[in-house]
Formats: sequence, C-alpha cells, structure tokens
Amino acid sequence: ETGLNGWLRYARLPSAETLHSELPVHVLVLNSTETSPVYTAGSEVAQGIGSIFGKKCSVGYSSGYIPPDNATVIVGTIKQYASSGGLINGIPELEADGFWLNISGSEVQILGQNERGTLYGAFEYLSLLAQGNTSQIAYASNPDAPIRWINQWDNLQGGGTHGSVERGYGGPSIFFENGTVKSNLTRAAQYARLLASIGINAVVVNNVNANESMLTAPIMDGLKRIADVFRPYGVQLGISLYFASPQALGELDTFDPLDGAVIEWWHNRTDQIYKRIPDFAGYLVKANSEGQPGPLTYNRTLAEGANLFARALQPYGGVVMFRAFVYDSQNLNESYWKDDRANAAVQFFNGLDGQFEDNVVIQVKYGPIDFQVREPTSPLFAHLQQTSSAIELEITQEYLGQQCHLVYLPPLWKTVLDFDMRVDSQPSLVRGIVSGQRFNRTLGGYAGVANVGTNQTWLGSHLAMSNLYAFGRLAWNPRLDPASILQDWIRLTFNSDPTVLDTITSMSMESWPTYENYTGNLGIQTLTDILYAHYGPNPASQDNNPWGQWTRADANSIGMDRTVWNGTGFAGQYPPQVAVMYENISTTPDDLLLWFHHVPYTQHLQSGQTVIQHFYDAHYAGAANAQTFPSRWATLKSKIDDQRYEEVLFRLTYQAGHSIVWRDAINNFYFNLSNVPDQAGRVENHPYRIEAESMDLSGYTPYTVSPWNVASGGVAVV
Ligand code: BDP
Repeated sequence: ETGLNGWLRYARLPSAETLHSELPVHVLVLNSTETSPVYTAGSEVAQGIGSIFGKKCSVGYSSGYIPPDNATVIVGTIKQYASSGGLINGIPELEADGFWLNISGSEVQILGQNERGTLYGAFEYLSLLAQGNTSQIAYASNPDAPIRWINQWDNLQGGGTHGSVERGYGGPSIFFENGTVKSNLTRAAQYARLLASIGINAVVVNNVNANESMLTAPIMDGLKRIADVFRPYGVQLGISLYFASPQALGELDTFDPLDGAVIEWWHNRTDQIYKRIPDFAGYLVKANSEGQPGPLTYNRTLAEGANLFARALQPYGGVVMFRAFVYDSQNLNESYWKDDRANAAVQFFNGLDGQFEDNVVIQVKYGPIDFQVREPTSPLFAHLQQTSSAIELEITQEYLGQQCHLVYLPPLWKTVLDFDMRVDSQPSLVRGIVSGQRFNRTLGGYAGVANVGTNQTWLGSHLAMSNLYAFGRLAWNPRLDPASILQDWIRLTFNSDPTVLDTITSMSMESWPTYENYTGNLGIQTLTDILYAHYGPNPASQDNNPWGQWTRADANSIGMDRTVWNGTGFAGQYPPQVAVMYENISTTPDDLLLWFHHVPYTQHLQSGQTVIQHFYDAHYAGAANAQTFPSRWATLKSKIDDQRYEEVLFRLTYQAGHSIVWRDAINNFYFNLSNVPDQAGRVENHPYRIEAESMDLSGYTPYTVSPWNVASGGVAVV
C-alpha cells in the first residue's frame, strides 16, 4: 500500500461474497468513444465491482437501444439515455456536472447532466459500494458551484531533472521535466482520476509565479498532451500566465494591456492554445504581487489587465481566474503605522466591481494575509457583488506543518465558508457568495492549491490526503460536515474497523486546534519562519520583514491594531455589522483578538485568562496533545497494512517532537520579551532549549541537514 491509489483502492470488502446476489452483472455504457468520461465511468464501475466484491461484471456499449436486461448498471448522460428510449420522467432537472443516481438492488442508473456528471455519478456509486453500502437509494446531486479547480504551483525546471513544485512537499512535478512537459504522463492521468472522483473539473498545471515559456510552441504542444490524458476524466487544463510574456519572449517591446499589439498578441496565443486544446479551461493570473508584473506597471487598472485575457478567451468559453492576492511586498514599511498588508486586496480592487468581463472570476485567498493558522475571512468577498469570485484554499500545508504535521484543514476552511458577511444586513455566507447564489452570479467557486508531486503518497504524507479529498467534497457541497467527509475518506483509504475510524477521526478533528495551540494563538498568525521556509518556529522574524506579516510584539504588548479609530482601519473593510464586532475588543472573539487589537500581555480574554498565560497554556496543551498521537496511532498496528502504519507513525513521532520545539521556542521568546512568569512555573524553569549538537556527545555526530531546515538550525545529530 504505497498510497498511490489514494481513496480509490477498491479494496475487497470483508463481506463481499454475501453481497454477490445483490450486485449487477453487466454495465451498459451509452457512449463507446474511449476518450469520453462516460466511457471511463463504465470501465470504472466494472473494475470497481470486480475489485471490491471479486465479482466479474461485463461491459457493453450501446448508443441507440437499451436491452431489457436485469442486473445492469446503465451509464450515460440524461440525453443519451432518453435518445436510447430510456424513460426520464421523474428524474429532476439537473445542473451542469450534476447526476442522477438510482440504485435499486442490482439495477442501477447513473445518468449525468453531461458526460462529466455521469463520471461523478459513477464514482459516487463506487464510493458507496466500497464503504459496504448497497442500500436502495435514488437521488440527484448537483455541484454548489461551477468552478472546482485545483492549482498546482509546478515549475518547468528546478527539481533535479524534474520541475520543482513551489510549496510542494510531495516531491517534484508530475507534469514537467528538463524544462518541458514530461514524456510519461501516467501520473498526470492517475491524478485526473483521483480528482474526478471528488468532482474537480479543472487543473491549472503551473506555478502562479509563471514563466513566459509556457506560451512557446513546444510547451503548448506538451500541454496538449496533458489535456489529452485529463480529458477522459472530465478534467480541463488551465495555465498560469506571466503578465509580461509578449515582452519577455522578445516579441513585443511592451506588455501594456491597452496596447493594440499586446491585445492582438494575446488573442493570437489564445487561438494557438485552443487549436491544440479545444476544451482549454482558461488562465490563472497573478499580477502586481510579490514582484510580478501586471497592469499597474502601466498605470492600468486590475480590471483592464484581467479583461485583456477575458476577451481573448470569450470566443471559446474560457475563464480568467484573476487573483486578489495583490500587494506590494517591496514597499511595505513598518515605520509607517498605517501600512497593513491585510488592507491591500480591498484597496487594490476598490472601485473595480462591475468593471470585469463576465468570464472573469476573482480568486480570493480565504484570509487577507496568507494561509495562516487562523485568519478572519477576507473582506473582499463582501465587495465583489457584480463580479464573480472564488475562494482560494491551500491544501498543501505551507504554513501548517508542510505535511510533517497532521493538520486536517476542513474545520479551518469551514470557519470561512460559513462566515456571514452581513452585506446590507442580510445573510451573506461566504459559501453563498462564491457559489454565485448571493449576488446572482453564474460563475464562482473553489480553487485549491494542492501541489502534489511524484511521491507515491502524492502529498508526502498519507494522512494529508484527507485534505485533498475533503477539498473536492466541500467544493461540491460546502454544507457537508468535516467529520463525516473525513469518515468516508477513512473507510475508503483504510477500512471500516471502528478503532481505525475512531482513532483517525479524533486525531484529525483535534489536529488543527492542536497545531494552532503550539504555533500561534489568538489570531497572531502562525509564528513560523516568515523569511523563506515558512516552517518551524521563528517568532523573531514576524516583525521588520518586507512581507507585512507583523505581530507588533514589544516588551509590554502584542497584536496588530486594525481598528478604524486607532489602527490600520482594516476592521472597517467589513460590512457594518461585522466591522463593529471587530472594532470592539469586547466583541472580538478571543481567537482573533491579536489580529484586530494591540493589547498588553496582561489583557484578560473573554475566557478570563490573560493573553500571555493563554499563550503558555495553549502551547503546553497543544504539544501535550501532539504527544498522544503516536501512541493513539499505535493502536492501529494490526488493523492496517504495515507500510502505511509505519510511514504515518514516523511522521507522527516527528510531529510529537517538533511540537515541543515549537512550544519552547514560542514560550521562551515571549517570556524573554515580556518577563511575565508562567503561573504554572514551567516556562521560566525551562528557559533555554539545548540543541543536541550543543551537548557533549558520546556516540553521536552533528551533521548539516540538507535541504536546510529551520527547525534544527540546519544541524542534526546522527
Ligand atoms: C505565498 C507563498 C508563495 C506564493 C504566494 C502566492 O509563500 O510561494 O507564490 O503565496 O500565493 O503563500 O502567490
């Protein structure tokens, strides 16, 4: 069990034989074109039944007549079914990508609104079977939002012979090698299969910090090959753009979005892409952010920049995902009190609502800074009312332990998706905004930064795959409960043993609060190394850095004052009912106190505890809980396969140790800064951490860790 099949293992059920009589014996597929998702759906159902139950299921194809066979799974679109004489009375109207699943013993209908929807229905059927559920059921399922995209931050080069993956912790790129598209795209196809099974309909394959070479003929030819292996799974391909491409490729001397030659250039390149990839999904654009060029370089607006691409894509139905992650990392200046990176998105998009073409979607990170362990919801969601928006979630755990720590992310994501913006004092949940419902938009949805790599586990860690799985499930239906999504994933990935289910569920559901406890509390951000690695504790790097991720901690007080009356004004970017809550300390939830307010260490929280004592206690509690993970996992020894048992145990043991490094680093830092003793006497009696390499070693030798790792200061002992 390498993890390669993720949750699509189709493992033999213990009770398989007893269910044989209830199962279909035949799959009838209403499209015989091998590259069609309906064809894939048919093969997948037959393969799944064979593998889960050890029962052979034959596959046949028909595009005109449905034989009156018993014990058959019919797989096709509603249209194909109707034109083959099937009766569709009683099947509710489906939305794009939706499906109808009707399981009546051994007779099953899987009918999609489109081809992709049929495949989604097939995967849903198999998910039920693989979890041992063969009950009669009939229902329609429709996605909450049309955009359900994965972003990969893959580079053409940089990972040895493979392309590197920015913020990827599962090895180098599955798409690129030696500066071009890989010749062997087996993993790309396997990835598309996993993604289709959770309803993902597009993947942007390259880094948002994009390279102009993406638009050269050899790379575009290679992209066509990726699109070809994606297509049977209903996954469309998109790419990230480098805004200055026409100039960087030496073809024009400008990249001004209003220049006629630039406009023509982009139309032309877009035509060339669609010639190769007729179902190309569209472009993802990071502009005027962290040194990237963009329309502001020519004093054009962000809307003018986005519309340049939107118009080139319109004839083909393509979409521009234009990122709201726009801020000027070079010019943030701590000495200027009003500077606050959290303000940037709303400021940059101010006045632009309604100026974007209809096929532009603004892709907004969940919080105003950058994927921290806790952030308030980005206020930009409330400002885009005549513009479609999508939420950007980070599946790769950049700031959250980089897959070396177990952190199940959906509870964090839900705090944002379920957040009520109270636009015009009306219910305005973020999930209702990005689905398009709240402001009547036809586009919108979800972008998940996954960054899988060539590692057989995809993300570098078996347990981290629950985040990828849950991302797809939530993008399809954000009302789902994170724990129940998790349990589906556990049953599919491991098995249905109650101890397995209970243990992984409880550890995963505790994992985000646990990580928050030992890394950064009360909305202060993840107190990680901010300078580059974003891993391991480095609270000293949190101020005086050009990225504007500041805590403003000094000897007496801590927190960013983001109030309107005395601070950076960020709280005022929310609609009034929310703004007033954050403006006042007494109504700001404890877990965001230091995000919005600058307070003395001795400030009392709503919980009654002081800020500094909460820091000490939370760090001890978090690390103590992480200590329990390895022994809890150990109870599963005989209940899951050895390979995954050992690999997970290794990571959890590491996490248990690293949580102590975190606890001591953060507690010591704030004790040294504030001089406030710990009421329990732990911190001052344990003031300095002694690294192994600084001890008198007998039988151990220090060595330099490669790649360099901030957690150990680059040195370990062996
Ligand atoms: C930050 C990452 C950086 C990305 C950037 C982005 O550290 O690698 O390029 O976000 O999202 O979180 O553009």
